[in-house]
Amino acid sequence: MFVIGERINGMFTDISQAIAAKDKKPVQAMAEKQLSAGADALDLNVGTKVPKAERAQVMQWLVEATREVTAKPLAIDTPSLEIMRLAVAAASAKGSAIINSTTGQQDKLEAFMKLAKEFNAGIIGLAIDEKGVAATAEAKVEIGMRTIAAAMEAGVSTENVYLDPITLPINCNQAAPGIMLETIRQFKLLSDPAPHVVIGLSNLSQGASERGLINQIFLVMAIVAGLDASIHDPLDEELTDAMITAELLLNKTIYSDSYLKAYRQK
Ligand code: THG
Repeated sequence: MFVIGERINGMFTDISQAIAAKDKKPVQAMAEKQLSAGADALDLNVGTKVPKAERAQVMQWLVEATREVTAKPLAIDTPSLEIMRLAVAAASAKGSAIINSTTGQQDKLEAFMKLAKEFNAGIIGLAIDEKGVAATAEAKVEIGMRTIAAAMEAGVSTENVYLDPITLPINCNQAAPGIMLETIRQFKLLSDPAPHVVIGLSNLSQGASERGLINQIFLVMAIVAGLDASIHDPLDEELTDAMITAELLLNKTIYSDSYLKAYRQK
């Protein structure tokens, strides 16, 4: 599993305060903590409290602060093409970037794929288009197909493409997780080499009780369905243990008595 740490996000109070105070230290400490817990990449999101006019500059600051402590891939989490371009360029100066994200409208796909090609970046394609979040597996897969076609058109290898079925809170629509699992299975069949499939796991349990348990069980179910990347909190140890154990039981990693410890020392 390719774990993208979700914690550098202005949605969290500690990061939002660090942004307001222009204090790099908490951002850098959060980057290092997530990486030593096993994160393969870090999601960077300025959150919703930063005024629109300042978002580009704050994203740049997040990239620079994080790049001082790691060369691991940075997932630039913004819907703005302009902010994406600046941040992907800055992140790519030392290491690689992941475009998080594009939606499935033809003009967006073309513009974001062009950027992915230019910087040899990964790119996450959401199951959203001009009609909004696709509700059925069929509609999500249709957008996935268009995303793969746009990647091929732009010369982006499908190995750099991550399809995201969109995770909605369980307390909004109880049928959504089952639809996601079906979508994940079908996404994996869309191309050869297959695209990666990613989810924003924590969205599932927003506003629910038993958040940890809901996240853990669904992550395992999604891995069985073919999920190979996840944006989540790598500091959640029970979640990490569930993920590592699922991969062991699917024969994707090698057993030893200390397999949990071995993962964290990788
Ligand atoms: N897909 C893609 N990118 C994404 C998402 C996705 N990026 C953003 C988001 N979804 C993934 N990141 C988070 C980060 C935090 C939370 C959920 C998803 C979260 N935050 C707490 C809450 O809202 O309850 C904040 C609580 C606190 O302040 O501690 O749950 O789906 N491609």
